[in-house]
Amino acid sequence: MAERQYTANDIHILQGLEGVRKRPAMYIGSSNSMGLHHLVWEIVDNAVDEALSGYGKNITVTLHKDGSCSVQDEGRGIPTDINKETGRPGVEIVFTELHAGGKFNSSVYKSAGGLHGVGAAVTNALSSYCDVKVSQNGSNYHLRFENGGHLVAPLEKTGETKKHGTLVRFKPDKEIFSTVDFKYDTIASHLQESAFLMKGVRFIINDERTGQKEEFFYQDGLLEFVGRLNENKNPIIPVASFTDVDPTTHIETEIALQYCFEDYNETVYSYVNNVKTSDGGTHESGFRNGITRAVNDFGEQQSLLKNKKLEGSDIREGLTAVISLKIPEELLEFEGQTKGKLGTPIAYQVVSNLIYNKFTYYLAENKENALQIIKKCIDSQNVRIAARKAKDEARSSKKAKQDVILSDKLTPAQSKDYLKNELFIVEGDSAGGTAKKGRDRIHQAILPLRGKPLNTDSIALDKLLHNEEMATIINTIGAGFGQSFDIEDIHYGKIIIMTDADTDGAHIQTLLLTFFYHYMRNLITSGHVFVAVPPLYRIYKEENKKLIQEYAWDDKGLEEAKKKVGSGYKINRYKGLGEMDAIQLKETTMDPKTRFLIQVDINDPILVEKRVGVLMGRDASVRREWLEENVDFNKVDTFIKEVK
Ligand code: 1YM
Repeated sequence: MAERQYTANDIHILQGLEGVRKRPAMYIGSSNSMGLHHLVWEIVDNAVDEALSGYGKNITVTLHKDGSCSVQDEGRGIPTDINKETGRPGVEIVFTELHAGGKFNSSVYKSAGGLHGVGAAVTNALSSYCDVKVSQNGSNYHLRFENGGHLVAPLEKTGETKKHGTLVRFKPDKEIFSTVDFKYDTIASHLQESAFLMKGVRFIINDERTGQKEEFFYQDGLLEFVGRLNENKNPIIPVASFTDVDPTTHIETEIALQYCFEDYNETVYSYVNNVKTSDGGTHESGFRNGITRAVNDFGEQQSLLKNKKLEGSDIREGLTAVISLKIPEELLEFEGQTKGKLGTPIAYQVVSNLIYNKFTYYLAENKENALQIIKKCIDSQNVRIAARKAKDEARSSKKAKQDVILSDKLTPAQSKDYLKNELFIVEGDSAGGTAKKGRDRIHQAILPLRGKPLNTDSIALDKLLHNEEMATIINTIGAGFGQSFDIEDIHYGKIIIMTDADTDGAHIQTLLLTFFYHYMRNLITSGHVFVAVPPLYRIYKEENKKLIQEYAWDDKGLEEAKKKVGSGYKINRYKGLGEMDAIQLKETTMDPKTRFLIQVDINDPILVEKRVGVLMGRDASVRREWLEENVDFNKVDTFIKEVK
C-alpha cells in the first residue's frame, strides 16, 4: 500500500483526535466503565438515527473475543462518495472530524440531537483499531484506522453486493480506559431501552465471549416498557398509552402510564429523540401539570373530592410513566451541565394539553379504572395530610426544638456543616468500633448495624420499617422518608455503606440500597449514596526493620502490589473489615485521599427494576441465586456503577 501524503487538513484532524485522547472525559464523561460503553453508544446512535429515518430494521451489536465490539445496521451505508470541500470520502470525514454529520445529516429528528452526539470520531480516537465496512450502490467498501484514528487503509472497493448497510468494529484502547471489559448487561439493557422506544426495530446482542445472545423487539413500544418496569408490582389498571402529533410544532408525543397498589413512588422516565432526559425538563413539567388537572377535574365532576383538591404528589404516588417526544431539530433546547434537561418552552404546553385531553377522555371512558385511580389518589392525600399534621405537632412541641434524637449507637461528626459530613453505615459492632477509632471525627460519623436483624429471609418492606435498625437510619439521616422525604434536610452529604466483602455483606448492601431506592430515592438520584470498597489483600514484608506494604483491591492490583513490594513478600487476604486495625481501615477505606468509593447510580431503569424486583421479591431462593451469580468481589460491581 502506498504511503499516504498528509495534507494540512489531516494535521488539523489528527490534532482534533489527539485532543480527544488527551481529555477523554470531556467527550465521553469519564475514562472508566461508563466512558468505555459510551464508545458503543456513539456508534449505535448513528445506526439508530438511520433506522429512525426509515432505513434498516435490524441493529446488531457483537462483543468479540479480542475485546472489540462491532455494530451493524441495514441502512443506506455511510456515504462513500468524495466530499467536494475536502476531497475525501464522506465516511472518512465521519470517523475523523469531531461533530461531522451536522452538515450532511438530513434526518429531521436526530437521536443524539446535539446532546452528546460527539460522534463516531470520538470512538475512533479512543480505539486501538477501527474497521468500517459499508455496503451501498452494489459495492462493498472498507477503510481502517489504527492507534487512535490514524488512517492505515484508505477507503477502497472490496467487491460486489446486493446488500446495504454499515458495519463498524472497534477495539477500545487499553491506554485510555481503566477497564476495557464490555459489560453484557449494560449493553443489553441499553439496547432494550432503545427497542422500547423504537417500535419495529430489532436490536440484537451477541456476546461471542460467552455465547450469550438476546433480541429485543417491541411492536407495542412504550406500553411494553411500562409493563416491564412494573413486572413485579401489583397494577391497578392495565397500561394505558396516549399519542399525538402537534400540528403546529410537529412535535410527536407518546406517553404510557400505569398505577400500581403498594407503590409509593413516582417513576417517570422521559426521552427526547430517543435520548434519556434524566433531569426532566419542560415536557415532564407539562405532563405533571396536565395529569394533575385531568384527575382533579374528573374528581370534582364526580363529587369525589369533598372540596379538597388533590396535590400533584397525591396523583403521582404509585404512578409509572414513560414519556417520549420527537422534537424537530430547530426547536431543540437542552439545559444543565450534562444537557439532560429539556428546555424547549413549547413542549410544556404540547404535553400538558395532550395528557389533559386524552387522560380526561380515558377517565370518562373507563369509569371502573378511573374510580380505582381516584381512590388511590385520595388515600395518598389522606396520608400526606396526616403526616404533615404530625410533623407540625412535633415541630411545635419542645422536644423537637432540641436536636433530633439520635440513636445511642451513633458516633456523630462534630461539624455542623452537614453537606461535608459523611455517615458510615457499618456492618457489625466490632467493625463499627474500629471505624470509630479510624475516623476523622470532624466530618465522619459511624453508625454500626447489627447484621442479624436484616439478614432474614423474608424482608417485606413494611417489616423493615418497623425494624429498629431502619428507624435508626431514618432518624440519623434526618430527612424523613417516603413522600415526606426532603433532601434539603439531610444531615450528611455522603451516606457510605461499609460492609464485609462477602455474600452477607453484599446482602446487607443490597437491602440498604433497596430500602433507599423505595423510601429515599432522591438520596440516590442526587448522588448521595456510596458503597465503600475495602481492599481484598495486604501485601507486605519487613526490610531492615521497616515495614513495606501495599494494598490491593483486585487480582490485577495484587500482581502490581507484589512487584512494588518486591521478593519475600507475604500476603494477607482480608475476609472482613474486622481483620483490619483502625489505621489500616482508615488508610484503605475511610480516608478520602486514599479510599475507593462507588457511587450508587440508577440511570438504568430496566436493570434497576429487574434487580430490585429480584432482591425485594418474596422468593428467597431467586434472591440467593442472584447474589451468588452476580456478586463477584474480585470485580466490584453489583447494583452499582462509577468508581469515584
Ligand atoms: C454501525 C453504525 O453509522 N450508519 C449510518 C450512518 C450514516 C448514514 C447511514 C447516512 C446518513 C445520511 C445519508 C444522512 C451517516 N451519515 C453521515 C453523514 N452505523 C452507521 N447509516 N446517508 C447515509 O443523514 O443524510 C453521518 S452518519 F454525515 F455522512 F451523512
